[in-house]
Amino acid sequence: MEFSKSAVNWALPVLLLSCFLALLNINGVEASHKVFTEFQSINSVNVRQVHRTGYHFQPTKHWINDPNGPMYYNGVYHLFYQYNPKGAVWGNIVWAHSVSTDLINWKKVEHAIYPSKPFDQFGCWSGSATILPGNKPIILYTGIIDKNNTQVQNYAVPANLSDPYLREWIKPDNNPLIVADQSVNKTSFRDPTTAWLGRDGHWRIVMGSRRKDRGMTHMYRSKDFMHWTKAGHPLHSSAGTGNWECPDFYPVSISGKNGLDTSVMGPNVKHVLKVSLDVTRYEYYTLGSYLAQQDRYVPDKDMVDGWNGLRYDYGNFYASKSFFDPSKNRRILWGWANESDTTDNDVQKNWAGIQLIPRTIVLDPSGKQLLQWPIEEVETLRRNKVELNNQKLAKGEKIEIKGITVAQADVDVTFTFNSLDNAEPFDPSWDRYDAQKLCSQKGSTVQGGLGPFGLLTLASENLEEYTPVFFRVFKDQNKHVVLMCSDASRSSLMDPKTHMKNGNDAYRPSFAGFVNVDLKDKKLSLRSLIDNSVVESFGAGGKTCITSRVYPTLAVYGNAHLYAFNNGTETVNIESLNAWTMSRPLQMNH
Ligand code: DQQ
Repeated sequence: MEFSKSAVNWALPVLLLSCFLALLNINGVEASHKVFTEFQSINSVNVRQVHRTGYHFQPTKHWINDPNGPMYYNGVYHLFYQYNPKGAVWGNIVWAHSVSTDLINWKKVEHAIYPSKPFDQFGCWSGSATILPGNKPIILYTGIIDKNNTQVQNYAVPANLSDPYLREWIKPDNNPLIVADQSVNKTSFRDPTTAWLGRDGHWRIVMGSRRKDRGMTHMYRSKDFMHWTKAGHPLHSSAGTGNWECPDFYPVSISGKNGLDTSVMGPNVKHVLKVSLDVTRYEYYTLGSYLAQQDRYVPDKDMVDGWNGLRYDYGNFYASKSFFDPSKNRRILWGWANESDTTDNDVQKNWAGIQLIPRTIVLDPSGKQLLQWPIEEVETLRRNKVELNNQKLAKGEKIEIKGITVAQADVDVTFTFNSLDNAEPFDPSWDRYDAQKLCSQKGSTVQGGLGPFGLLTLASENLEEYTPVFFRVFKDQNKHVVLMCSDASRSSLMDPKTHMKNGNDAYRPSFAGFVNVDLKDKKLSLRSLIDNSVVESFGAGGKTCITSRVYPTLAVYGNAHLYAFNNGTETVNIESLNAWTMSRPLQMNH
């Protein structure tokens, strides 16, 4: 196939380039003196690129945000994403485009969509892809048509379906397809979803929006994908939640582990509605029923809309988008993590934002939440396995995990304990929805009963810097409450003399979520993907996920350490710990 031939063609230069970059990285310095004619940012100095990721999706330079319209088409994965071709801050947004056959190695191709017509001349914002009958991909995206940020919905189609990379996209002249009517807030009307087909043979899409501070998803229907009519009611809305961005609406199987195509309905299916809440910049989802007759989505009884609801990720994860991968019958979720350092730092390093490792999503057997897990392909990057089995961690103990490159690693650990009796009481005055506050009060060092125990990632030799990811178990009236934290508060030195300008201004939150887990088997598992400036963690098999962006100054490259620790009075046992160095993909988006 043509794709694999080209893959071979680019492999050698890429290998040479990677070796060259690896050499540069030995002393942690990468030249970054570049000249841009229209560069928006101020400088060009040599910046240590210690915080660039090794195996996450990143362009070589500049700003990225939302993953757009991911899709699998004729053997190739396509990832589009919001990108500023002129600098490391948000602006001039185009749809950049990369292709892959394995979701790990990425090749950058031409920008798919960029401002060029009256219906998108002030920006090409987020949207989604749908594969139409006859195997024809189509993209719906939001165009910005004026300086007031007026938003319309446009479409684009590949110029040449026989090009395996679909490099060129056409925006036909019958755009825009959808313009806001009087009932719609024109500046909060964006991010069309992948379309789904109703039983009546008509397509449906929703866009994120709001009416005053009621968040909503406006729904449109079409017989031919070209003429769209607004439904008389939103698919769903919720008072007091503010603007909804990047909605995602899809089915999950109740009984199986396979992902489902977006149009699947029926008795074995639950639906997920995810929205990105502009006010908090976090993502929330509910599980519920799609009432096809009434064309309404109704969340299940115990679901909470808005910021007390379930989150995909309790950390830095936003504007995500899922797609169905028919080659492996799975649904894959892509999320974006922005930087937590200052804009000045972003301008100096000349890049900002990463796409997180794609996750498969399935319904938890309880039916009450989703489970997320890094796609299996990421395991192909694992090297130099080290393991620990049946290792006790008494109060105050920590064990160093040696023998791998811990700044770029995959660590999977299962902790067991003999008893829950020592769990601290859960104070009824604590806010049950504010796990983050609890985590920032208790941290990883305040001694507890059962926990805190977990991993100290990106730790410097003398623990001046570390990012702990850990559990703490509390006893409530008749159940246990498990808190999971990814605490960035000690992740980088508060020392303005470090190489980072304003290094002490980085945002270092104690991200946290509760884990809805049955502790009958007295076990808790934790997997962390560590990659220089990002720690993505999956608690209890993906029930609770937390991503932190961190900027260590000492705990970099070979100077980083990794420990398993226990600061609770109850001894915990490392039943098993497997850890690997993660190698760089051969091709990362060059
Ligand atoms: N980012 C896009 C918008 C979307 C927002 C603009 C979410 O379409 O609502 O870059 O991050």
